[in-house]
Amino acid sequence: MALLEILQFPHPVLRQRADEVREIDATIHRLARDMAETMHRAPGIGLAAPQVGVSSRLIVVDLSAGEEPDQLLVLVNPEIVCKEGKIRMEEGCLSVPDLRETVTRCERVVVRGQDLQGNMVEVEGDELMAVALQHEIDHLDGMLFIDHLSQLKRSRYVARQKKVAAEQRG
Ligand code: K1U
Ligand code: ZN
Repeated sequence: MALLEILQFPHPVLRQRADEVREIDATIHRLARDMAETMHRAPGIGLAAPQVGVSSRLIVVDLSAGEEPDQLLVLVNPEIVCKEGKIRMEEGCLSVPDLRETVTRCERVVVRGQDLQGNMVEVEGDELMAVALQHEIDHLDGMLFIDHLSQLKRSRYVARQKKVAAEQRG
């Protein structure tokens, strides 16, 4: 097992549409294991492969943040096939440091994908599970939660991060 580096905004890989996983081989199994370890260590409740520099359609979600081993969900090539309702919830992102903001998303989703054995699976989620699934699938499409904020809030964050980066450069 290995801890992976989590890329930070504005890394360009975070803005790419990730590629479909064509074969669920040993590399994908290892990546899923390492992503789960990295998410638990962060700690976080989700992680998408582009966040660790791999532009492939793979996500892990664990609402227990590592407290309950049977809560880990690994989805390959996930897609939202049904969504309904609206919910507002505060989100953070392991790739977007020092920001938590309230985002409006769908309250319930059904996500179709494959498990690590290649079986087609459907996962229904509401509230936090629905939000986490939408947040992670957004990552696969090069979207970040800041894209759901107002232009003003987003540009304030971008300006703040540019200042931090300039200060770090000296
Ligand atoms: O994808 C990510 O960057 C992970 C992110 C997922 C997420 C958080 C909140 C709402 C939707 C999706 C995180 O896990 S940020 C950390 C976090 O929220 C958390 C960490 C430990 C315990 C509980 C929550
Ligand atoms: Zn995120």
